[in-house]
Amino acid sequence: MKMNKIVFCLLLLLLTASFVHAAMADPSTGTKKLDLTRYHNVGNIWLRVSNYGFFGSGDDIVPQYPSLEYPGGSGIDYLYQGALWFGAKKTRRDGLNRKLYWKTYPPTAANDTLMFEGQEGWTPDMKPVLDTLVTVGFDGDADLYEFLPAYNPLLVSNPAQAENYALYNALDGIATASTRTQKRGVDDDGDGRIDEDFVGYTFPFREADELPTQFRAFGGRHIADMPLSAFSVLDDPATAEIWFPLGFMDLSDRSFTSYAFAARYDDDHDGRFDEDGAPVSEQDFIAYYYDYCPFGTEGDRDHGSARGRNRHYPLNVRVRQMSYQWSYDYIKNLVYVEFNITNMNTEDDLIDCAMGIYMDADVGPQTWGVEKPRTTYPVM
Ligand SMILES: [Ca+2]
Ligand SMILES: [Ca+2]
Ligand SMILES: [Ca+2]
Ligand SMILES: [Ca+2]
Repeated sequence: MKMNKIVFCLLLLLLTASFVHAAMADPSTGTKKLDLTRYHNVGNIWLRVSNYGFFGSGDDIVPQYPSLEYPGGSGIDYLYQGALWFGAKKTRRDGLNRKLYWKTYPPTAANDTLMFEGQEGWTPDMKPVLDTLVTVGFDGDADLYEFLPAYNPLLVSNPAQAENYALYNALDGIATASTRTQKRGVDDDGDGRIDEDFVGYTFPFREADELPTQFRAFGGRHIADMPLSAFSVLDDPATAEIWFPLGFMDLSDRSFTSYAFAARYDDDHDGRFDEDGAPVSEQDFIAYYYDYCPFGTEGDRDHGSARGRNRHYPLNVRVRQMSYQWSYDYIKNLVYVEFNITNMNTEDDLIDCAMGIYMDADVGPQTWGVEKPRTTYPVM
């Protein structure tokens, strides 16, 4: 009996997998509104990445982008499309930003009155209203995107950002760096400072007490602003070994108001751009995206043809997505993807955070012949 149930579930999953093909990624052709132009190809498994949490080729047949293509160059994909999903519980507030509470807890259908903090009759022992919210990079079933770069097509509706949109949309893409040209802990440009000018904007470090003790002097500061003497700490090989500026950065920083983090930027104002960073792999791709509008644009912030049927409640998170690949034999068969998800709410914690990667993992050759639609690919 038990076995029957398990078999049934598996069959159901297989059936579901073959019918849930519905939506596809925004085609990469046309205006440069979202960035789908980068893919990992220095190792033995090739993968397209994006600056809105989407992975793979989707329905982009021409040009064909590698979508977990393995071995690299074989034309065999192991992924149709994938995306980041992130969820958490968040305090509900009213239009005047007042924290909301249940008058009685647990609430019932007959008694679900809400009270705001400080309202007559409100007491501090009341339970706050916590919403369980999930933001999906790509829904998969409908055509829906809830993680978007700062400069995305929805920003057109914000007249205050029209000028910036024209200026930065094409620049707000995916940045790339490589250990083939720059090294962590090395003064690549010989100006006396080390790793002071990463690709794009170089975030300031976290506060001193969040850093390894050796690097406390860097707390809260930009590397480019440090005196030359501060870098002598890296003369000790043991200290240099744990120097990892990408991990030390304060990603909640709001001081860089253009939000074009991936665009080339001269952090140390020496006339050279992005000349001294600390890449991790031979092919680093870095992108930034949000589940809310950092410019405060009014209205529902979701994108895609299904947005009319969807209401997106943002968690207010910023994501730095970094993906890495190497060509070395012992590590060539992988793409490493890291998501740094930052709570950008100034007052509220995000509770019980959970993340997942949605994967629609079709397996098959990229082309059987131009006439055949992709949905006829067999599942191996
Ligand atoms: Ca420099
Ligand atoms: Ca330097
Ligand atoms: Ca520079
Ligand atoms: Ca830079």
